[in-house]
Amino acid sequence: MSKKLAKYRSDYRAPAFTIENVHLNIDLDDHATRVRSQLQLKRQAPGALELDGEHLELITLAVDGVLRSADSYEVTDKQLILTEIPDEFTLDIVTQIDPSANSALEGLYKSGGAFCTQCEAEGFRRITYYLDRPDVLAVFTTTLSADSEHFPFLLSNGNLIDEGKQDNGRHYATWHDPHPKPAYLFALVAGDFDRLEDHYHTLEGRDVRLELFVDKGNLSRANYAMESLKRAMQWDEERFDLAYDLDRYMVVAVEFFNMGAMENKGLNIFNSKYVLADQATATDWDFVHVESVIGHEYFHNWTGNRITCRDWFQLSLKEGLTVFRDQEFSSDLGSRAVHRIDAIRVMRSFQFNEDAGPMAHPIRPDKVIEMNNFYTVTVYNKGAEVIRMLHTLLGEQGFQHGMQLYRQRHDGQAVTCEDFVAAMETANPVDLQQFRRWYSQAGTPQVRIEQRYDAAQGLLTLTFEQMTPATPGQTAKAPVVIPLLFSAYTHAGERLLLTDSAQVNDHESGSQLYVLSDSSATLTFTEVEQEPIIAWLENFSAPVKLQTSVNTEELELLLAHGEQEVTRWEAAQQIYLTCLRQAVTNQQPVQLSASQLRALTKVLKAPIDNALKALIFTLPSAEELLEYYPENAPLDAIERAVKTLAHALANGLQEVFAATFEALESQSEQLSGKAMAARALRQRCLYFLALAKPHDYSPVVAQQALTQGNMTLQQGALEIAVQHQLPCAEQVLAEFAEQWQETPLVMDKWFAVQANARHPETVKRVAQLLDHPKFSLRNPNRVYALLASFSRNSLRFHQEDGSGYKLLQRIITQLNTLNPQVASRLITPFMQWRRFDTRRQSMLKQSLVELQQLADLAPDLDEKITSALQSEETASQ
Ligand code: B3K
Ligand code: ZN
Repeated sequence: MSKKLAKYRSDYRAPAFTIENVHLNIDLDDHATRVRSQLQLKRQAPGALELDGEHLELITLAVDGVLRSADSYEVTDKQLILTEIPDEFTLDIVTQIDPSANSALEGLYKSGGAFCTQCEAEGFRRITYYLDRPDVLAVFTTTLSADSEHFPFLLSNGNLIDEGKQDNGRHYATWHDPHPKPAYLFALVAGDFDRLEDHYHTLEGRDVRLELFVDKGNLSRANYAMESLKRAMQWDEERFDLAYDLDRYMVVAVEFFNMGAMENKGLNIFNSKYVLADQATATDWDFVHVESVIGHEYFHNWTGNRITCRDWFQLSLKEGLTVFRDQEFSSDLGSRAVHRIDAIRVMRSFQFNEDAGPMAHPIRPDKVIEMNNFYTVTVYNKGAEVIRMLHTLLGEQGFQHGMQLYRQRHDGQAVTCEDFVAAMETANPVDLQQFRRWYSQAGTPQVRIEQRYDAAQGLLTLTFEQMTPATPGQTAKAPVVIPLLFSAYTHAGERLLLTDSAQVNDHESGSQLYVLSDSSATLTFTEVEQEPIIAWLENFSAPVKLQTSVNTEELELLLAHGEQEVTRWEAAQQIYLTCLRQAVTNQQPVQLSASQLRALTKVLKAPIDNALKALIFTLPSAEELLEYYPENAPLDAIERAVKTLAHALANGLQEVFAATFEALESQSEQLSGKAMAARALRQRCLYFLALAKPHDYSPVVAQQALTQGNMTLQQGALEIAVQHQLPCAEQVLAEFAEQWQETPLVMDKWFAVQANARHPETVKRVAQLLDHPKFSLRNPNRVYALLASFSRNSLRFHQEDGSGYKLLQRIITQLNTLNPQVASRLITPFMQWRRFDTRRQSMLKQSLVELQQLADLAPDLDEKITSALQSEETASQ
């Protein structure tokens, strides 16, 4: 295959032709599926017709019903080019494909016994020749045919308009989707499933038939997803005034899937992980994820499908916005603080890391080789943070006005991020010119805030500075608009409003808002009676790194008195991080002061949400801490610091952990927020108790690991046993595997728990597990469970002897040909090779160089490796 070339955002050109209607006829067969595609084309600009197509065998081609000979068109490994053609005509193409050979899981493939598709971003071109780009919107009519016995269900987008029997035991079904759509939203599924049916009545009273298709025998595990779907449909009507637009909404769960799920119009295809859940097999967090992914894909129906992207550089237009919407959905239905903290952790542990690496890109990238490489935490999660900043600046009402105008202007169109911002700007009295930099600038801005107080004059001076470090290809950075939510407190822990600056406003969230837009700024306040303690960047109001002069005693006050839950959690995190960094610098174990221990004890005893307590007792990850060491990362010192902090808490708070643990007596099986919060806190207590007294608690953990009927408890115990290498660990692992060997999603947990373990035995264990009969490189869920988990386990992946590097390199080599998308996700930790000591640098670099030399290196890996190996000088040009 020829090398894939880079595409640039600035090169966008409208296509020479549009496709108004598509009729697809797909005869499904394991090895020889025939696809007949009839396209109605219309010229809209000069130029040849260049259709995309990969891994296709062209059988025949006819223009307006007349067969064309092979010398009248050009076929390459990526395109079909026609030059002598009318301005308006019908193109009739027959191609053949082999779904069983498709291990990349892109285009049409087999998942277990079923046929299914994944077309985003550029998978449709593996089904037939097409203008496979999001700005070509066509009306699809699709006829599927397959063997009736093995594939009783034949599904595609839209409405079923015909079905019937054929010869040879086959049958067919014809689907028509009235909404013009880009090819990436096309889907088909053929298989034998159990089906769960329900109905949703829109506020207008329209009836929508809801159907969930799952592997046979799994019906009872589909109820939660169905309930979540109905909640999502209602929420979108109530909060965004957006209702569903077809009579039928189908969700199919498949076992082999590269990502979480896909929002195909009217026919979502889901990784079974985000559909199947019951209490015996799914943890509380699994339920939360089912609800949020079901919501996410449903919300795409408006933000993505009805209004889609002009080109793939605009991906964040739909993803950032839809992540924001799913976060709001989860927050409105559950604990807002818990969901916000979860989002903040993702930003700090993963997105900041991406922003600081060789693949750093703005939320709207400028250059792409393999689009699949850009479904990133930057485009998704930072994208959502950018939308959230707009929401903070405009308020809920202003934001919703912007949404309404966006919809009025662009329903049925393929548009850009600029169109979205312009709608927000027109609908509100605000100038977003400078705000637009968030779309074009990569990197994490750093904000420094200093506070000076002159007691004699009652004068408070706050100085602000912002700076964004250079990223590859973007050295000069301009200041961005940074909404800083904050609250000031007295030393007695009472709120203090800072009022006499025109630049500070009260905000609907309860905080005050100051918007920093210059590189530096100063605010002064007079008649301030005492020096305030200020909680800055409340609710993580901007995706920035913050440096302030707030000390740990002041943080203790915020931990105790912060009005907002996220602020209290943040204060605890900052206390931990300060201790950890000191320990790393001084090469000493972490010490917690008596007053810190007292403050934390108070938290455990306070009448606050148990879920929040659980989060306060979740320590910052080693990955978060690594962010403070962009060079020569002191891995060993970090490992020691993280470990000794956990021990300091475990020993210092043993009694109160034990009392809390007992008080949260064995939990009911309920799925209520309250019961989930209690389980979360109980888990944290047991974690510390088993760390402090492994022998005493090993039997307790072993007992809990056998709890039938509640996976949260079972998996929680398994995790503790393995993390702390308790005496019961091996026995618990064996019993768990025995019990769950036939339940793939639970076995994924078993693999992941072992790959996540922080102790030095992990590399060896992961290597052994590669040969486990239940492990397979062909199933992405299994690969993510064992190897993505391991790749994120920084301390073990970077093990001194390089064994972690070798192991992952070997797997990436195999996946390069088997499933490049999955391979490319696993390469992330190699990308940061420059951040480590010279010994590790040379080993990491060696792996990258060897991977680069692979014959048939997939473009996905090529793009990342090339950027990772680029010399520092060219990298920052
Ligand atoms: N839009 C899909 C992601 C497709 C990824 C292609 N490699 C899922 C989602 O974000 O909803
Ligand atoms: Zn999405």
